[in-house]
Amino acid sequence: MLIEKSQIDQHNSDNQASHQKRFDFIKLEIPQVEAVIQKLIDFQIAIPSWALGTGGTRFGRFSGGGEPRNLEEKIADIGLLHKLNQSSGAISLHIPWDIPQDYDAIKNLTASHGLRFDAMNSNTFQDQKGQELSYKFGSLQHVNKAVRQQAIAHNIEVIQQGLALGSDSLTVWLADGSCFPGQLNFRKAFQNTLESLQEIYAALPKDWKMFVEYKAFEPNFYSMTVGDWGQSLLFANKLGPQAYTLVDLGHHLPNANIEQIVSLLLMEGKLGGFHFNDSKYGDDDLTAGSLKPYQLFLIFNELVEGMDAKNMNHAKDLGWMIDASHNVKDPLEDLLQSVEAIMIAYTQALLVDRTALQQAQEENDTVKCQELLQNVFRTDVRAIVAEARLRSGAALDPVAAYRKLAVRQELIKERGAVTVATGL
Ligand code: LRH
Ligand code: MN
Ligand code: MN
Repeated sequence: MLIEKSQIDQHNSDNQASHQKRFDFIKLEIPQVEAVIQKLIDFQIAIPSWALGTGGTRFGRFSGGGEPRNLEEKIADIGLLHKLNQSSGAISLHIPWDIPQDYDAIKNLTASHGLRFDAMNSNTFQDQKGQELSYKFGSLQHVNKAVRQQAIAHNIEVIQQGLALGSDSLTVWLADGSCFPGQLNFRKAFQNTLESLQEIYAALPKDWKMFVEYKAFEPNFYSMTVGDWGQSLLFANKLGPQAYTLVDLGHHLPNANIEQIVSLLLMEGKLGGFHFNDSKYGDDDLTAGSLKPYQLFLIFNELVEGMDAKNMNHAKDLGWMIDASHNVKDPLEDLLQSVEAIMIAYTQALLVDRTALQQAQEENDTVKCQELLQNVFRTDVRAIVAEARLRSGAALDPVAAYRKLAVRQELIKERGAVTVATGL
């Protein structure tokens, strides 16, 4: 299925009058609205190829209809999202869940949807078909050098595949760790992992970045070898200037102050990218902003402040990606909601009066600091986000347009009611 420009235009003209009223109102309050809108138009969030099907849990999976059955259909799905919001212009692949058969064909298909390839994700947390050695006791950390070599070779292969597709970064997330005290010598596991990462780093093209993603728990439940930002930063610093820490919002222990982590990583020039999601308990991978929108805003507040302090380009200098899976929602609707929540938080962060906040901080005026942040957070900026979409040719209300155009029903007609997306 393809969404035609005329269908988007129709949706927009149906909704124009009520949008205009809300936009005119908010515009009066925000003198810098034009600059904000341009930043929103430029901001793109990559969609992971594994978020397009229903993820399920270890207890079961209730597959939705019309799920993409192959990489081509996953690209088509992201093409639909991008048509609707013009903010999802990139795809992040997981190897080997999404190995292309014909690289040029996949590259062309992706470009025809106006998409580019974001970070490539390697996978040494599952044993793959035909694989000689098992990752049961880890991959890059493994006590057996042959297992480490196998995992290194996989990562280097993923870099090669990314090169063929036009990607320029590799995300390494390791499930490595231990489930029981005494199982692992922590220092040896760290050293093995570092040496393995160094070999992968050596194979990185000069204009590529390597993201070291950390996670506090799961699937190992006693220790994770890249368990927090401290460990990730140690690796990134030892590896060199092309290595960075990647923050996945769901990978912290409860109540971790993620905005502070972000601020310090930016200060060190070592924040590489983001995996957005939301959670109440841990790696729940729920829709971004669905539970803790204030936290999402506070994170963006630090991002904008820290990136501006270093003259960084918001749209280009960090990798922005959603990392979520869906058990009960239509994955495409869910992704539209996630992108919207991210855009809202970003807009609000752009509106913070930095000079006033800095002054209030210097004067220890805690009340004023809170007022400044919360006034912005409580401002309804949705019409600004919608205006940015309108100007970039997307739908004023992507979820409503998706439903009106009966996209899911069309996909079910095309692909069938019982389809299971590959991947997680
Ligand atoms: C691990 C993780 C990591 C993986 C993805 C599938 O929990 O966040 O980013 O690559 O999930
Ligand atoms: Mn992640
Ligand atoms: Mn995760």
